[in-house]
Amino acid sequence: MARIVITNGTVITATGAHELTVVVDGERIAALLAPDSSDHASAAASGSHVIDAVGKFVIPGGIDVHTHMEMPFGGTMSSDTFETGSRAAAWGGTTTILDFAVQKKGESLQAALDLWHQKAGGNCAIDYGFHMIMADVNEITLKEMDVLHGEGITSFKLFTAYPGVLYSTDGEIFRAMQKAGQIGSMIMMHCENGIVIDEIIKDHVGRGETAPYYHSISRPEAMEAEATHRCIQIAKVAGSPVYVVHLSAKEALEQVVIARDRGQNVFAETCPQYLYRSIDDLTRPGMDGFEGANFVCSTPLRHREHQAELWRGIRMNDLSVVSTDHCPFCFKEQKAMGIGDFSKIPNGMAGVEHRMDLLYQGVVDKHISLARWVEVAATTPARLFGLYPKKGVIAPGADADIVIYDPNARQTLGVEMHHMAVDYSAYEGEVIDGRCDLVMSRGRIVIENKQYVGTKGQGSYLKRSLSQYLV
Ligand code: DUC
Ligand code: ZN
Ligand code: ZN
Repeated sequence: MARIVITNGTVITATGAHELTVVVDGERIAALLAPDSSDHASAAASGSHVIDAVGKFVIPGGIDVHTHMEMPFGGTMSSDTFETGSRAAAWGGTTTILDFAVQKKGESLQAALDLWHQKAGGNCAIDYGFHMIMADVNEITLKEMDVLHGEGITSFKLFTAYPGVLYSTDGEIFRAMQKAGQIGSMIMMHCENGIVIDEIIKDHVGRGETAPYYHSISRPEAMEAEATHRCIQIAKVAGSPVYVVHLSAKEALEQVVIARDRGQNVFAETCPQYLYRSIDDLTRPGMDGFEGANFVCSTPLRHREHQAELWRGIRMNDLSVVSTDHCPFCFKEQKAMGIGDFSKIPNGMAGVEHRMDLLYQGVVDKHISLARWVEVAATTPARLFGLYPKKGVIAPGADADIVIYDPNARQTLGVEMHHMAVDYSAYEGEVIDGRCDLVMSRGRIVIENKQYVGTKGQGSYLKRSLSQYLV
């Protein structure tokens, strides 16, 4: 592999902006050089491939710690494969994904892990790792958590939603958290009171209130806040950290703030759809009145007033990470399953391709700084999930997962331009600032001159360490 020297760019890290030349040797970053250093001229002259990044940002590749490729859900399967989804991620400047392997009831964690390796292996355009969804917490699977650590799975997700499918009782959550506390795993929680929500769903459907809008109405903020509070309290008693996934309601955020202020190891993520879309989108009149189905996800989209609170949470570090919960379903064959009954609409939205850009728009709109953009999109995800300092940073020794980002470009989002395997865009027609100019995954250029130049299967499985945030 050629030596690559990126000159004249502004390197953005979680600590700020620096005018530095980045030298890539093979798969790694070899050096960062001041433009006036004596090494600089020789690095650029020594037969290297020189990339001029003048006027551009040089940032670590994004890390999306919450994706669902080829995930069985609601009687169907999310529409991106690891091949299409990881390639779409690369287009958008994300060079690592952490996907959720799903244990079914009665199955071992190892069986679920084997299946996810089969799905992803040889197919990914970028590096990837897994969390494990535990749908069946019992003596055997609790023991398996240790085994999975050995395989690089150091985080486990449990649900207080979806009774009968992915749901865990408080007792099961407590046991898994207790184990996590002992061995140092991260517990990720989907926080919604699914037992109450299922009753509310019955009420709405019984009254003939079957439109997509009722999906959001049947999953009230209070039920997200209640489950968030409960999981935080159980984690406290069990002696475990907890990471709240796809937080959407300001009432849930309040619970996270209280716990963090008390010094508890509580972390949370939100997703771009909660920052840019709202419950109003569920009443869109298009697609024969069913367009709202495209905005059905759980936790659901909230009223617009929540958005400012979420941005504040990101700015103030109450929300540590922005991931996507990328879980695409096509309108025609999949979302349409819920015509006449919103509870049958597969839950999920596509986003893996747009996270870096939509967050950069948050910089343009002055919600967050450039450094915070990189921190929530790459550095903290790496540190929280055992990938740092291999990933998430531009520093000597780190993997050369690098994005050259053009802040002066403009792009119009939409189904015609995106690369995700889904037949609609939640951001159709939105014009945003900034776009990836060049994307590099472990020293190999994968996106350049608006072309995908990578190869299927070049992404490697990442065996992760324990979270750097736990002491
Ligand atoms: N939420 C979604 O929207 N989709 C998949 C699973 C989940 O928790
Ligand atoms: Zn979830
Ligand atoms: Zn999810």
